[in-house]
Amino acid sequence: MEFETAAIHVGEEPNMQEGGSGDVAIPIHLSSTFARRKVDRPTGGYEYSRTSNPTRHALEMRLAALEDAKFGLAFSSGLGAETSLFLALLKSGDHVIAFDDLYGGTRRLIDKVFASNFKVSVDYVDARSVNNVERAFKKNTKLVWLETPTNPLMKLCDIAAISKAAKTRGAIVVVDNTFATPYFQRPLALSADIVLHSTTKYINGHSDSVGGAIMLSDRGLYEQLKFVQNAAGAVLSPFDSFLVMRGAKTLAVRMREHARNAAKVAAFLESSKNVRRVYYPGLKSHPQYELAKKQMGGFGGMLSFEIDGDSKTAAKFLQALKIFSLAESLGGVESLAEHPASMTHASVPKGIREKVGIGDSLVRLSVGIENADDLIGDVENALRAAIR
Ligand code: P1T
Repeated sequence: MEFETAAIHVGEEPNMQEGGSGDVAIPIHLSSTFARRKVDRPTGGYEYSRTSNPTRHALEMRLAALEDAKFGLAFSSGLGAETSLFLALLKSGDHVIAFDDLYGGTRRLIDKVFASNFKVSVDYVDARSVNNVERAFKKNTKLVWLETPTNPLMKLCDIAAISKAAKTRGAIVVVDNTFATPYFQRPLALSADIVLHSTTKYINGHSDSVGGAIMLSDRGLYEQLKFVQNAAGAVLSPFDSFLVMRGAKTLAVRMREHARNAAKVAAFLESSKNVRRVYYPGLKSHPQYELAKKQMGGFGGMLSFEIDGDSKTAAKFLQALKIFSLAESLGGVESLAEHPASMTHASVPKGIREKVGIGDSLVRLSVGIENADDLIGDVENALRAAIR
C-alpha cells in the first residue's frame, strides 16, 4: 500500500464477519477491562486497557504503517513516549549523545530528570557535522538522540551517516521525526533504529489531542519498549487514539498544503527588509539545502526567522498577528507563531540558548493550511506594526 492508502486503511478494516458490525470508522473502546472465560488467559486478546486496548491497538498498527515499521506504540504525550524510551533503554552510567538544538522540553527531561537523578551522562553536539557526533562517542554511549529538522532552528543532520557511525559502536539511534513527519522523511529507511513523534503535532493535525508515538522494526527493542509502556503506564486514551487515527487519514494532503504555504511564507520573509535571516530547509539559502533534498521528500510546514530588532520587536510582531495565533505547539491546520526564547525554549539556560543560535529576535512559525495570501498578508501587516 502506498502512504496515502495506508494512512486511511491500516488498522481500520471493517469487520465483515458474520455478526461483525462493519464499521468503516473504528469504535472508541472505552472499557478499562475485558472479561475472560478462564483464569489463566484472556479470551478475546485484551485483558486491561493500560496493557492493550482495541482502539489504541488499531492506531498502533497505523502508526507503524506510516513509518514503514513493524511495530508502533502510542503514548499519552511526546514527552511520555520519550520518558518511556529512556526508562526502557538506559541504565545508570550510560552515555547519551544528543543534537544541541532540540525541543526545550526534551532537553529539560534529559538534563533535569535523567542526567541529574539517574546518573545518565549526556553530551550535546552540533550534529550538522557527522564528525562532531563521531568524536563524542564513548565506550558507554547507548543512545544517539536526533531531531532533524531541529526545533526551532531547522538544522538538519545526516541520518544515514550518523546511523552508520552508531552501528559500528553498538549505539541506538533515535530520530524525533515530529517536524518532518513520515510523509516527508523516513528515518528507519535511512538505518535509524527508532522513530519518535509528538502526535500532538502533524500526525493528529488539529490541535485537539496531546499524544506521542514510537515506531520501530527491531523486535527486541520493541519488547523492551512495550514492557515499559505497560509497566510505567503513559498510554494514550481510547478517545485520543480515535482522534489521532482520524487525523492521520489526511496527513498526506495536509502536509502537501503545509509545505506549499510554508515555502511561500519563507520566500516572502526572505524578501522582506525587516527580516535578517530565514531558517527553512526548502530555501536555497539554507546551508543544508542539498542534504534536505537528499534526505527529505519535501520541506514541511515549520520555519523560523530573525526579525530586524530585539525581543521587544519580536513581541510586537507576535502580538500584532491576527490569523496566526500566538501559542506554543505546532502542526495543526491553523497557523501558530511563538517566541522560542520566552516560550518553548525558556527552560534552556540563556547561555546555551544563545550558543546554539536561539536569540531574542527569533520567531517560529507553524504555517497552517489556510490561504497562503491571507497568511502572507497577516505577516506583512504584523511586520509593519512591529517596525515602524
Ligand atoms: O508536547 P508533547 O506531545 O509532549 O511533545 C513533546 C515534543 C517532542 N518533540 C518535539 C520535536 C516537539 O516539538 C515537542 C513539543 N513541542 C512543542 C510543544 C513546541 O511548541 O515546540
